[in-house]
Amino acid sequence: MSDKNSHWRFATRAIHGGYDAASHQGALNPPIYWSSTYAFDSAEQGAARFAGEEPGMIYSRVTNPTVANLEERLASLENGEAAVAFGSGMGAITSLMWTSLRPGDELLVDLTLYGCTHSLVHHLLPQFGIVVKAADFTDPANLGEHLNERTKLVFFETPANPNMRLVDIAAVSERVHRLSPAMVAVDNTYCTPYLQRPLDLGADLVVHSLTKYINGHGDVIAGAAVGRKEIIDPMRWVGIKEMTGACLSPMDAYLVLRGLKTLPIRMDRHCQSAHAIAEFLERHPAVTRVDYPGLASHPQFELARRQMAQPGAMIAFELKGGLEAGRRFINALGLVTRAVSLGDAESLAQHPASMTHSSYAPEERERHMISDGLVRLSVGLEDVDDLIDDIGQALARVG
Ligand code: 3LM
Repeated sequence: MSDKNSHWRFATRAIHGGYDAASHQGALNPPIYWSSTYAFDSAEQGAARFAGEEPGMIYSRVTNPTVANLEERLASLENGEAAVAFGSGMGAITSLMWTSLRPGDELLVDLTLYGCTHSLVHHLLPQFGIVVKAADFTDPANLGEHLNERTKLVFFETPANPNMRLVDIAAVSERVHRLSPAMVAVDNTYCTPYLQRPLDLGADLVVHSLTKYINGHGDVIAGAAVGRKEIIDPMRWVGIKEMTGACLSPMDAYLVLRGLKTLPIRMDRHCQSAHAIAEFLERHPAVTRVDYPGLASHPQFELARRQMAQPGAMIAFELKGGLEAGRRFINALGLVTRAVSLGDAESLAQHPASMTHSSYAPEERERHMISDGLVRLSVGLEDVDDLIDDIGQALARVG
């Protein structure tokens, strides 16, 4: 996005950011550059591009014009200096870990993480000599004893997948920066920059699974990181280029750019419907607990109001009959789809302990506050009354 458009508000940037139609023959939508490699004018030019002395494309594992459109738009939406897109959210997270950590470095994470992130940090990174520590970030005071000169990265999700615990991004960032040289990275997948902008609150880096709300249509796997150029450059030039190879296809970049155009209106509707469903669940006699940051009963309701523009559209809840009732509920759903993932137009329900978070050992799940009875709901864009009818009939059958 050129400086002349930097005053644009969020919804305008979601549609126009990072793309200048005039330089593409007026094409309303960005062309998809189906090319793996790019011609150099001379040997000297190729060498200059490799040396970073001249901008321009080299090879689509590292840079591609359509992917660059997406990166620029994401940087603009997160109020970041630069962005890099990946072939998946896990591609973004692994590229971050590999480029920011060395043997002996310490990584500090919150207790609750998406299952594959949990497995990466707790089961796999220690094999490479990285010291991984976990703390309950819901109270920023808990971080203090774990922070020292060797802490190089602090990573968390807020709201956390799947139990909806929140982390105060400003308070944690301030503490980490005061007590260690570590970089603060936030997985902003559940919120998108429309609801929460961690960089504005003091974090150094945001990572995303673009697979979810940002693409929004359940037809792409993609990821991204946004932050200062000095952090993003190594994630691209070492992370993707030489360590993970987790590059994004230009077709997928195009689809995410298309999805982004409707992000604000989709999120408004997702959140509105989720709020109504959370209230319905909380009133229902078969339900023992609802974790949704828009309910006054959520222990961090005040933080949600301060930090998030709206409480999001993910709900976790437990039924009176625990795990067995949860399974029966999921099986009784008719309209809501039984599936992992989130942020699609279709509402999705799943059981974290046996699905998205099955890479936690049972005792880890308990320590990390993921109860076996938890059901997770990603509220989609169907008519909310149809969703409530379906959830109501499934609850009635759980009995
Ligand atoms: C899921 N989550 O159903 P990809 N960060 C967060 C996530 O929720 C996810 C990723 C990163 C789910 C995927 S489970 C097999 C399906 C907060 C993904 C990883 O690599 O784009 O899937 O993002 O919770």
